[in-house]
Amino acid sequence: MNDVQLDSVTRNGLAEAWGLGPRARFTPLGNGLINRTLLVIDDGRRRVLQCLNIHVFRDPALVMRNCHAVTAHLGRERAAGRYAYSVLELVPTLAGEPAAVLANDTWWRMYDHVPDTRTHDTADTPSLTFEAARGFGAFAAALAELDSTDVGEVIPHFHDPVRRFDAFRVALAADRAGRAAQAGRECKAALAFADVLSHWEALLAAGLPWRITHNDCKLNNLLFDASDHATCVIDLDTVMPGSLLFDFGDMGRTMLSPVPEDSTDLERIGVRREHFAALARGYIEGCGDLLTPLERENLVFAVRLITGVIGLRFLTDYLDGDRYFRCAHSLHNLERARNQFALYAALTAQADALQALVPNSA
Ligand code: GN1
Ligand code: MG
Repeated sequence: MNDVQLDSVTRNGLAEAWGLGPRARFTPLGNGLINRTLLVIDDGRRRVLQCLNIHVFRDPALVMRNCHAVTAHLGRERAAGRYAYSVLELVPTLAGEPAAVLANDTWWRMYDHVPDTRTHDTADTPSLTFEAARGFGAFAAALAELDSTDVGEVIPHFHDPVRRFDAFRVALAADRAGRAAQAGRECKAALAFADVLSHWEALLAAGLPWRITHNDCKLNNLLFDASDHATCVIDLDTVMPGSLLFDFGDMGRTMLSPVPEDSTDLERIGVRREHFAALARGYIEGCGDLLTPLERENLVFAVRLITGVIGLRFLTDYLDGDRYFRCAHSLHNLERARNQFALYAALTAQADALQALVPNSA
Protein backbone atom coordinates (compact mmCIF):
# COMPACT_ATOMS: atom_id res chain seq x y z
CA MET A 1 0.00 0.00 0.00
CA ASN A 2 1.33 3.46 -0.89
CA ASP A 3 2.20 5.89 1.85
CA VAL A 4 -0.29 8.65 2.62
CA GLN A 5 1.20 12.13 2.28
CA LEU A 6 -0.13 14.15 5.18
CA ASP A 7 -0.12 17.94 5.14
CA SER A 8 2.53 19.44 7.40
CA VAL A 9 0.12 20.71 10.08
CA THR A 10 -1.31 17.22 10.48
CA ARG A 11 2.00 15.42 10.35
CA ASN A 12 3.70 17.75 12.80
CA GLY A 13 0.68 17.79 15.09
CA LEU A 14 0.54 13.99 15.22
CA ALA A 15 4.30 13.72 15.71
CA GLU A 16 4.17 16.17 18.59
CA ALA A 17 1.11 14.59 20.22
CA TRP A 18 2.46 11.03 20.24
CA GLY A 19 6.22 11.60 19.93
CA LEU A 20 6.47 10.08 16.46
CA GLY A 21 9.86 10.08 14.77
CA PRO A 22 10.65 11.93 11.51
CA ARG A 23 10.63 8.67 9.58
CA ALA A 24 7.14 7.56 10.67
CA ARG A 25 5.21 6.12 7.70
CA PHE A 26 1.45 6.30 7.25
CA THR A 27 -0.62 3.93 5.08
CA PRO A 28 -4.41 3.65 4.64
CA LEU A 29 -6.20 0.95 6.63
CA GLY A 30 -9.67 -0.62 6.40
CA ASN A 31 -12.81 0.27 4.46
CA GLY A 32 -14.67 2.53 6.89
CA LEU A 33 -17.14 4.98 5.36
CA ILE A 34 -16.97 7.64 8.08
CA ASN A 35 -13.61 8.05 9.86
CA ARG A 36 -10.22 8.12 8.19
CA THR A 37 -7.98 5.28 9.38
CA LEU A 38 -4.21 5.01 8.96
CA LEU A 39 -1.61 2.49 9.97
CA VAL A 40 1.46 4.26 11.32
CA ILE A 41 4.79 2.48 11.44
CA ASP A 42 7.31 4.29 13.55
CA ASP A 43 10.65 2.76 14.38
CA GLY A 44 9.23 -0.71 13.72
CA ARG A 45 6.22 -0.12 15.97
CA ARG A 46 2.72 -0.40 14.42
CA ARG A 47 -0.23 1.61 15.59
CA VAL A 48 -3.58 2.72 14.23
CA LEU A 49 -4.40 6.40 13.90
CA GLN A 50 -7.94 7.56 13.26
CA CYS A 51 -9.22 10.97 12.33
CA LEU A 52 -12.72 11.26 13.79
CA ASN A 53 -15.37 12.58 11.42
CA ILE A 54 -16.68 15.42 13.56
CA HIS A 55 -19.58 16.15 11.19
CA VAL A 56 -20.94 12.72 12.08
CA PHE A 57 -19.69 12.55 15.67
CA ARG A 58 -20.66 16.02 16.81
CA ASP A 59 -19.41 15.45 20.35
CA PRO A 60 -16.00 13.80 19.85
CA ALA A 61 -15.12 14.18 23.53
CA LEU A 62 -18.14 12.00 24.38
CA VAL A 63 -17.04 9.44 21.77
CA MET A 64 -13.64 9.25 23.44
CA ARG A 65 -15.14 8.96 26.94
CA ASN A 66 -17.35 6.10 25.71
CA CYS A 67 -14.42 4.34 24.01
CA HIS A 68 -12.43 4.62 27.18
CA ALA A 69 -15.28 3.31 29.37
CA VAL A 70 -15.91 0.39 27.01
CA THR A 71 -12.28 -0.68 26.52
CA ALA A 72 -11.54 -0.36 30.25
CA HIS A 73 -14.59 -2.47 31.11
CA LEU A 74 -13.76 -5.13 28.49
CA GLY A 75 -10.16 -5.23 29.74
CA ARG A 76 -11.42 -5.98 33.27
CA GLU A 77 -13.79 -8.68 31.94
CA ARG A 78 -10.90 -10.24 30.04
CA ALA A 79 -8.60 -10.14 33.07
CA ALA A 80 -11.32 -11.86 35.11
CA GLY A 81 -11.58 -14.63 32.51
CA ARG A 82 -15.10 -13.65 31.43
CA TYR A 83 -14.20 -12.32 27.96
CA ALA A 84 -11.96 -14.41 25.73
CA TYR A 85 -11.26 -11.85 22.97
CA SER A 86 -8.61 -9.17 22.54
CA VAL A 87 -9.54 -5.63 23.54
CA LEU A 88 -8.56 -2.49 21.66
CA GLU A 89 -6.01 -0.46 23.60
CA LEU A 90 -6.20 3.30 23.35
CA VAL A 91 -2.80 5.01 23.32
CA PRO A 92 -3.08 8.38 25.09
CA THR A 93 -1.10 11.36 23.83
CA LEU A 94 2.18 12.24 25.57
CA ALA A 95 0.13 14.79 27.52
CA GLY A 96 -2.13 12.00 28.74
CA GLU A 97 -5.16 12.99 26.64
CA PRO A 98 -7.36 10.34 24.96
CA ALA A 99 -7.23 12.23 21.65
CA ALA A 100 -5.23 15.03 20.02
CA VAL A 101 -7.00 18.10 18.67
CA LEU A 102 -4.67 19.54 16.02
CA ALA A 103 -4.22 23.14 14.93
CA ASN A 104 -6.50 22.46 11.93
CA ASP A 105 -9.30 21.41 14.31
CA THR A 106 -9.09 17.73 13.42
CA TRP A 107 -9.52 15.10 16.16
CA TRP A 108 -7.15 12.14 16.15
CA ARG A 109 -6.82 9.12 18.42
CA MET A 110 -4.47 6.18 18.45
CA TYR A 111 -4.96 2.47 19.12
CA ASP A 112 -2.36 -0.25 19.41
CA HIS A 113 -2.33 -2.37 16.27
CA VAL A 114 -3.61 -5.92 16.87
CA PRO A 115 -0.92 -8.00 15.14
CA ASP A 116 -1.52 -10.72 12.53
CA THR A 117 -5.17 -9.93 11.95
CA ARG A 118 -7.35 -9.12 8.96
CA THR A 119 -10.93 -8.18 8.14
CA HIS A 120 -13.47 -9.65 5.72
CA ASP A 121 -16.07 -7.74 3.72
CA THR A 122 -18.05 -10.91 2.93
CA ALA A 123 -18.42 -14.23 4.73
CA ASP A 124 -17.24 -16.99 2.42
CA THR A 125 -18.13 -19.90 4.73
CA PRO A 126 -20.81 -20.52 7.38
CA SER A 127 -18.04 -21.15 9.90
CA LEU A 128 -16.78 -17.58 9.41
CA THR A 129 -20.34 -16.33 9.97
CA PHE A 130 -20.59 -18.47 13.12
CA GLU A 131 -17.27 -17.13 14.44
CA ALA A 132 -18.24 -13.52 13.81
CA ALA A 133 -21.67 -13.93 15.41
CA ARG A 134 -20.23 -15.64 18.48
CA GLY A 135 -17.62 -12.87 18.80
CA PHE A 136 -20.16 -10.06 18.57
CA GLY A 137 -22.45 -12.01 20.94
CA ALA A 138 -19.67 -12.35 23.52
CA PHE A 139 -19.02 -8.61 23.15
CA ALA A 140 -22.68 -7.85 23.94
CA ALA A 141 -22.64 -10.22 26.91
CA ALA A 142 -19.44 -8.66 28.25
CA LEU A 143 -21.04 -5.20 28.12
CA ALA A 144 -24.19 -6.31 29.93
CA GLU A 145 -22.78 -5.37 33.33
CA LEU A 146 -21.36 -2.01 32.25
CA ASP A 147 -23.13 0.81 34.04
CA SER A 148 -25.36 2.38 31.39
CA THR A 149 -24.67 5.87 32.75
CA ASP A 150 -21.01 5.40 31.70
CA VAL A 151 -21.95 5.39 28.01
CA GLY A 152 -23.67 8.38 26.41
CA GLU A 153 -25.76 8.55 23.24
CA VAL A 154 -23.20 9.65 20.62
CA ILE A 155 -25.68 9.87 17.74
CA PRO A 156 -29.23 10.24 19.01
CA HIS A 157 -31.88 8.07 17.29
CA PHE A 158 -29.15 6.39 15.25
CA HIS A 159 -31.17 3.34 14.13
CA ASP A 160 -34.63 4.77 14.74
CA PRO A 161 -36.54 3.49 11.68
CA VAL A 162 -39.34 6.05 12.01
CA ARG A 163 -36.91 8.96 11.93
CA ARG A 164 -34.86 7.41 9.13
CA PHE A 165 -38.00 6.97 7.05
CA ASP A 166 -39.04 10.57 7.72
CA ALA A 167 -35.56 11.82 6.81
CA PHE A 168 -35.80 9.94 3.52
CA ARG A 169 -39.18 11.54 2.71
CA VAL A 170 -37.85 15.00 3.55
CA ALA A 171 -34.80 14.44 1.32
CA LEU A 172 -37.00 13.20 -1.51
CA ALA A 173 -39.27 16.24 -1.29
CA ALA A 174 -36.30 18.63 -1.12
CA ASP A 175 -34.34 16.91 -3.91
CA ARG A 176 -31.42 19.23 -3.14
CA ALA A 177 -29.01 17.46 -5.52
CA GLY A 178 -31.55 17.13 -8.34
CA ARG A 179 -31.21 13.34 -8.31
CA ALA A 180 -34.75 12.20 -7.40
CA ALA A 181 -35.71 11.42 -10.99
CA GLN A 182 -32.70 9.17 -11.41
CA ALA A 183 -33.53 7.38 -8.15
CA GLY A 184 -37.20 6.82 -9.01
CA ARG A 185 -37.14 3.03 -8.75
CA GLU A 186 -35.19 2.98 -5.52
CA CYS A 187 -37.49 5.62 -3.98
CA LYS A 188 -40.44 3.42 -4.84
CA ALA A 189 -38.70 0.36 -3.35
CA ALA A 190 -38.02 2.39 -0.20
CA LEU A 191 -41.75 2.75 0.42
CA ALA A 192 -41.93 -1.01 1.15
CA PHE A 193 -40.02 -0.22 4.29
CA ALA A 194 -43.12 1.37 5.85
CA ASP A 195 -44.17 -2.25 6.58
CA VAL A 196 -41.69 -2.64 9.41
CA LEU A 197 -42.56 0.56 11.28
CA SER A 198 -45.70 -0.64 13.05
CA HIS A 199 -44.04 -3.89 14.12
CA TRP A 200 -41.10 -1.92 15.47
CA GLU A 201 -43.43 0.26 17.51
CA ALA A 202 -45.20 -2.86 18.80
CA LEU A 203 -41.84 -4.26 19.96
CA LEU A 204 -41.04 -1.06 21.85
CA ALA A 205 -44.47 -1.16 23.47
CA ALA A 206 -43.89 -4.82 24.41
CA GLY A 207 -40.77 -3.81 26.38
CA LEU A 208 -37.94 -4.66 23.99
CA PRO A 209 -34.83 -4.53 26.25
CA TRP A 210 -32.56 -1.51 25.88
CA ARG A 211 -28.92 -2.32 26.55
CA ILE A 212 -25.41 -1.13 25.71
CA THR A 213 -24.89 -2.29 22.12
CA HIS A 214 -22.27 -1.88 19.43
CA ASN A 215 -24.61 -0.45 16.76
CA ASP A 216 -22.29 -1.10 13.81
CA CYS A 217 -21.81 -4.89 13.83
CA LYS A 218 -20.95 -5.25 10.19
CA LEU A 219 -18.61 -8.10 9.42
CA ASN A 220 -15.64 -5.86 8.71
CA ASN A 221 -15.80 -4.37 12.21
CA LEU A 222 -14.33 -7.58 13.62
CA LEU A 223 -10.69 -8.68 13.32
CA PHE A 224 -9.86 -12.33 12.52
CA ASP A 225 -6.58 -14.17 12.99
CA ALA A 226 -4.82 -16.09 10.22
CA SER A 227 -6.98 -19.18 10.89
CA ASP A 228 -10.12 -17.05 10.77
CA HIS A 229 -10.89 -17.16 14.45
CA ALA A 230 -12.63 -13.99 15.61
CA THR A 231 -10.08 -11.99 17.58
CA CYS A 232 -11.18 -8.44 18.35
CA VAL A 233 -14.26 -6.24 17.93
CA ILE A 234 -13.30 -2.83 16.53
CA ASP A 235 -14.98 0.47 15.61
CA LEU A 236 -16.35 1.26 19.06
CA ASP A 237 -17.51 4.80 18.23
CA THR A 238 -21.20 3.95 18.10
CA VAL A 239 -21.29 1.84 21.28
CA MET A 240 -24.25 3.36 23.13
CA PRO A 241 -27.70 2.41 24.43
CA GLY A 242 -29.64 0.38 21.86
CA SER A 243 -31.23 -2.97 21.09
CA LEU A 244 -29.48 -6.26 20.38
CA LEU A 245 -31.71 -6.40 17.32
CA PHE A 246 -29.64 -3.57 15.82
CA ASP A 247 -26.47 -5.63 16.21
CA PHE A 248 -27.96 -8.87 14.95
CA GLY A 249 -29.48 -6.94 12.05
CA ASP A 250 -26.16 -5.46 10.94
CA MET A 251 -24.52 -8.88 11.13
CA GLY A 252 -27.21 -10.43 8.97
CA ARG A 253 -27.09 -7.53 6.53
CA THR A 254 -23.38 -8.11 5.92
CA MET A 255 -23.10 -11.91 6.19
CA LEU A 256 -26.20 -13.47 4.66
CA SER A 257 -25.62 -12.19 1.15
CA PRO A 258 -22.58 -13.52 -0.74
CA VAL A 259 -21.65 -10.08 -2.09
CA PRO A 260 -20.65 -6.80 -0.37
CA GLU A 261 -23.11 -4.00 0.36
CA ASP A 262 -22.13 -2.05 -2.75
CA SER A 263 -22.15 -4.90 -5.24
CA THR A 264 -24.09 -4.13 -8.42
CA ASP A 265 -24.46 -7.83 -9.21
CA LEU A 266 -28.15 -7.88 -8.25
CA GLU A 267 -28.60 -11.46 -9.44
CA ARG A 268 -26.30 -12.70 -6.71
CA ILE A 269 -27.83 -10.76 -3.82
CA GLY A 270 -29.85 -13.11 -1.63
CA VAL A 271 -30.06 -14.87 1.70
CA ARG A 272 -27.94 -17.97 2.26
CA ARG A 273 -29.92 -20.06 4.72
CA GLU A 274 -26.95 -22.00 6.03
CA HIS A 275 -25.37 -18.67 6.91
CA PHE A 276 -28.51 -17.56 8.72
CA ALA A 277 -28.52 -20.78 10.76
CA ALA A 278 -24.82 -20.25 11.61
CA LEU A 279 -25.48 -16.61 12.49
CA ALA A 280 -28.32 -17.43 14.91
CA ARG A 281 -26.42 -20.31 16.55
CA GLY A 282 -23.23 -18.28 16.90
CA TYR A 283 -24.97 -15.23 18.35
CA ILE A 284 -26.99 -17.28 20.82
CA GLU A 285 -23.85 -19.11 21.91
CA GLY A 286 -21.89 -15.87 22.28
CA CYS A 287 -24.64 -14.01 24.15
CA GLY A 288 -25.29 -16.85 26.59
CA ASP A 289 -28.63 -16.31 28.26
CA LEU A 290 -28.76 -12.61 27.45
CA LEU A 291 -31.35 -12.90 24.66
CA THR A 292 -34.97 -12.78 25.80
CA PRO A 293 -37.73 -14.69 23.97
CA LEU A 294 -38.92 -11.40 22.42
CA GLU A 295 -35.46 -10.79 20.97
CA ARG A 296 -35.09 -14.38 19.71
CA GLU A 297 -38.46 -14.30 18.02
CA ASN A 298 -37.47 -11.17 16.13
CA LEU A 299 -34.06 -12.05 14.76
CA VAL A 300 -35.19 -12.17 11.14
CA PHE A 301 -37.18 -9.00 11.68
CA ALA A 302 -33.96 -7.45 13.01
CA VAL A 303 -32.12 -8.13 9.76
CA ARG A 304 -35.02 -6.73 7.71
CA LEU A 305 -35.12 -3.67 9.96
CA ILE A 306 -31.44 -2.81 9.73
CA THR A 307 -31.06 -3.70 6.06
CA GLY A 308 -33.97 -1.37 5.36
CA VAL A 309 -32.63 1.39 7.62
CA ILE A 310 -29.19 1.31 6.00
CA GLY A 311 -30.72 1.16 2.52
CA LEU A 312 -32.79 4.23 3.39
CA ARG A 313 -29.72 6.02 4.73
CA PHE A 314 -27.74 5.34 1.53
CA LEU A 315 -30.64 6.56 -0.59
CA THR A 316 -31.19 9.63 1.59
CA ASP A 317 -27.51 10.49 1.26
CA TYR A 318 -27.68 10.03 -2.50
CA LEU A 319 -30.62 12.45 -2.65
CA ASP A 320 -28.74 14.88 -0.39
CA GLY A 321 -25.66 14.87 -2.66
CA ASP A 322 -23.34 12.43 -0.80
CA ARG A 323 -22.73 14.47 2.31
CA TYR A 324 -22.43 11.61 4.82
CA PHE A 325 -20.96 8.34 3.52
CA ARG A 326 -17.60 8.20 1.76
CA CYS A 327 -18.23 7.49 -1.93
CA ALA A 328 -15.88 6.37 -4.69
CA HIS A 329 -18.12 7.68 -7.49
CA SER A 330 -21.35 9.60 -8.00
CA LEU A 331 -23.65 6.56 -8.17
CA HIS A 332 -22.11 4.77 -5.22
CA ASN A 333 -24.82 5.56 -2.67
CA LEU A 334 -27.55 4.74 -5.18
CA GLU A 335 -25.94 1.39 -5.94
CA ARG A 336 -25.61 0.64 -2.23
CA ALA A 337 -29.28 1.47 -1.70
CA ARG A 338 -30.34 -0.72 -4.62
CA ASN A 339 -28.28 -3.57 -3.18
CA GLN A 340 -29.79 -3.21 0.30
CA PHE A 341 -33.35 -3.06 -1.00
CA ALA A 342 -32.78 -6.23 -3.05
CA LEU A 343 -31.57 -7.94 0.12
CA TYR A 344 -34.53 -6.54 2.06
CA ALA A 345 -36.93 -8.04 -0.50
CA ALA A 346 -35.19 -11.44 -0.32
CA LEU A 347 -35.36 -11.38 3.48
CA THR A 348 -39.03 -10.45 3.47
CA ALA A 349 -39.88 -13.26 1.03
CA GLN A 350 -38.16 -15.87 3.21
CA ALA A 351 -38.83 -14.45 6.67
CA ASP A 352 -40.87 -17.34 8.10
CA ALA A 353 -38.57 -20.07 6.78
CA LEU A 354 -35.56 -18.25 8.21
CA GLN A 355 -37.08 -17.60 11.61
CA ALA A 356 -37.82 -21.34 11.88
CA LEU A 357 -34.04 -21.94 11.82
CA VAL A 358 -33.54 -20.04 15.09
CA PRO A 359 -32.95 -22.50 17.95
CA ASN A 360 -35.83 -22.53 20.47
CA SER A 361 -37.77 -19.93 18.52
CA ALA A 362 -41.51 -19.92 19.12
C1 GN1 B 1 -20.70 3.39 8.56
O1 GN1 B 1 -17.74 3.71 9.61
P1 GN1 B 1 -18.27 2.43 9.13
O2 GN1 B 1 -17.99 2.22 7.69
O3 GN1 B 1 -17.84 1.25 10.01
C2 GN1 B 1 -21.90 3.81 9.40
C3 GN1 B 1 -22.77 2.60 9.69
C4 GN1 B 1 -23.22 1.96 8.38
C5 GN1 B 1 -21.99 1.63 7.55
C6 GN1 B 1 -22.38 1.11 6.19
C7 GN1 B 1 -21.39 6.21 12.28
O4 GN1 B 1 -19.87 2.51 9.31
O5 GN1 B 1 -23.93 2.98 10.42
O6 GN1 B 1 -23.93 0.77 8.63
O7 GN1 B 1 -21.15 2.76 7.37
N1 GN1 B 1 -21.45 4.43 10.63
C8 GN1 B 1 -21.96 5.62 11.04
O8 GN1 B 1 -21.28 0.47 5.62
O9 GN1 B 1 -22.86 6.20 10.43
MG1 MG C 1 -15.82 0.31 10.55
